[in-house]
Amino acid sequence: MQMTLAILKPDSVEAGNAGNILALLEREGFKIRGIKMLRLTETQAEAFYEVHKERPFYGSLVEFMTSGPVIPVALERVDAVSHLRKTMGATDVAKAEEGTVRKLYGTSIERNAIHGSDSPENATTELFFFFSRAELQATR
Ligand code: 3AN
Repeated sequence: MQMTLAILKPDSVEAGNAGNILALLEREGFKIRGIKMLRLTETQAEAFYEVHKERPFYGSLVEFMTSGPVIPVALERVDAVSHLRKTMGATDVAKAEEGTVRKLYGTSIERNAIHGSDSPENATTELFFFFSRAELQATR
């Protein structure tokens, strides 16, 4: 079993798609081990997306991610990291496969409905960005 982090982005929460996306993730075999709703501060969003600091879309991404509440979710499954990436679909909604979260619920390359950790190492870092060790252990 492996854990990964998903974030239902502000566009998903605002559009009322959070429940449908969680249901899709559960149908894919993910167990919800942690969930909360919060609004990221600018400092938090900048820190979370630090790797993209030099990219042209960084400012806009931070603005979008702080524009409304998000729902970070700790998910557990066999091959959780790679299976979540597959379930999410391509970053660019226009290139996302049928049936993926982004194809169903995203509207652009930026407003693409969901974040998912891209490696087991980043999953660990990102899980602890939002959840304490005690919170993650309490649900096991
Ligand atoms: P992914 O979320 O698929 O791992 P990343 O890590 O390359 O994609 O990008 C992080 C986030 O930055 C994306 N989810 C998207 O919201 C935004 N983003 C990525 N590429 C672009 C782009 N070319 N223009 C605008 N926003 C982008």
